[in-house]
Order: sequence, then C-alpha cells, then structure tokens
Amino acid sequence: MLQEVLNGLMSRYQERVPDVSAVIAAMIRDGLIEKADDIENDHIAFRTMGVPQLGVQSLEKIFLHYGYTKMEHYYFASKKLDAWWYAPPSPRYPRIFISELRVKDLSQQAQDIITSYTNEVTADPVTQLNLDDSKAVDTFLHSGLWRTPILADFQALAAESEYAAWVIYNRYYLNHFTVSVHNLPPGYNTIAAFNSFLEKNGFILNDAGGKIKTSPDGNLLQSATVAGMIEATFAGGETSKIAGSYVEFAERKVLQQFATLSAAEIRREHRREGFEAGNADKIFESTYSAQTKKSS
Ligand code: OOG
Ligand code: NI
Repeated sequence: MLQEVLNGLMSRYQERVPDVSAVIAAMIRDGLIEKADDIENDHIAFRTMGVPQLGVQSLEKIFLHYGYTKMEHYYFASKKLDAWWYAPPSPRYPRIFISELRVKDLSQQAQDIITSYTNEVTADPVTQLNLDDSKAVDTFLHSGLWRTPILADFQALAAESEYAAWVIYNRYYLNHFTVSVHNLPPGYNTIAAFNSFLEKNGFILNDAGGKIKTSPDGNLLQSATVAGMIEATFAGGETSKIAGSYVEFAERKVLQQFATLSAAEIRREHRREGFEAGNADKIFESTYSAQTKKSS
C-alpha cells in the first residue's frame, strides 16, 4: 500500500523534474550506484495551505494511516510556515516532511485570494477517501483540489509569499525527494564531496545561507538543487514559467555514542535523526525566485 503510493508520487515527480533522472543518471555513470533503487531516500516533502479543512491535519491522515509517527514541530516566522516531520514505520521508507502556510498571518488581500480557491473544498477531502485503496489515494494526491488559478492571482500571492504562490498552482505535487549521501562510496559520501560531484555535472545548487546547510550540532548537513522552471498554464490559457520541484541531498553523521561501531554495523538509528529549522528555512528557498533565476 504505502510502497504503491510512494511509487506513484515518485513517478509523477520524476516526469516533472528533469533533474531527478539527470542526478540518477550521473550517479550511475560515475559508478556511485548501479541502479536507481540503490539510492536511499532520506525523506520526501509536501507543502499545504493552512485552512481548516486542508493543511497538515488533513494530509497527514494518509501517512498516519500507513504507520507514520508524527514527530517534531518547526516554526518559520518570516516565511509564515509551520512544519512537522513524520517517522516511517520501517527504515525501508523515507521520512516525510510536511509544511503548512499560516494563511491567517497573511494580508487580508492574500487570504481572500487563497480562500477563493480553497473554499471550493468544503470538507476535509481525506476523510472521504478509502485509505486502503492505493489507487484512490494516488489519484487524490495528483488531483487539482481547487480550480486552476489565474496568473494575476499567482503573481499577487508571489509578491507576498512565494510559498503561497507555489502551492496555489502545484498543490500536493511532491516538492522533493532526498538522496542520502552518507552510504555512498568514499569520495561522494559527504555533502561537500557530493556537491562538487553535482556541480561538476552542471547542477545548480541553492546557495541561500551557503550551499551546505549545517545543523548547530554539526550532524545534519543538507543541500538542494534550485527548482527547475515548468511551463504553467493558468485559467484562461495564459502561460508562464514558474518554479516546479527540486532535489535535496542529506548527510546524517553517526552520533557520538556510536562512534566505535564499524562501518558495517551502522544503521539509520545510529545517525542524527529529524530535521533542523535553520537548515529547512534556507531549503524552502529552492523554489524562490532569488534562487530559481539562476536556473532559467
Ligand atoms: C521544504 C524545505 C525544508 C528540509 O529537509 O529541511 C526541507 C520545502 O521546500 O517545502 O525540505
Ligand atoms: Ni527536505
């Protein structure tokens, strides 16, 4: 069930984000992995609109049903976001990071634009889904939820919150998947080394706060590509290039208390867990125009 839903998310994401196949191809070509399945997916991420019938409380029901456990909360004051991460039922599956726009913290004008769309959803749509039907869940995750926005609304939202504009168009499309780098061969198994490999292969990295985002404990290091631009068709047929999704990379160091384990003994539970607000704050900007302008 869970695997089918994850496969559906990954296949749509891979079609929409050329960097996904390109990163995998470069990793195979340079001998880091033999096949795409050898990549450990550290986590996937979604973005949501924080209105009563949607948002995290709605979307999370799907993953709680599949055995995920809700973990820490993070708050992003200047971006007006909340987020939580979810631990998987088994280390075979990725962690999940779901964020939510604090719609009530935006201007009245932006709130009115957002609710003119989200009010089309009159009740929590997840409560109406049969969560044991993976096809129904897959269809739901790739459905419109609300009418296609007009370009003027997208632009008005973007002027106040690039996150709001991203969600009004992209809805629940996967925002990113994350390549775990620490289990790759020596020479590629740190974020610094992996970033060099990426840049040598022509990928453009998000440099908000520096290309490597490091947690204060030094044990969670992350980087991300800048989102590729997609040709978006708005209501009325207007088109515009807007930010799509991106790819992230994570290195989780072995915790001090497990430093004596041999490489062969090290499992996920021996490494730094969770997320870091300071890292995440900068990773969100992978879809922001200050970063995406470098790719277009
Ligand atoms: C999520 C950004 C944060 C992380 O791993 O900390 C994040 C987003 O862009 O929606 O992915
Ligand atoms: Ni992430």
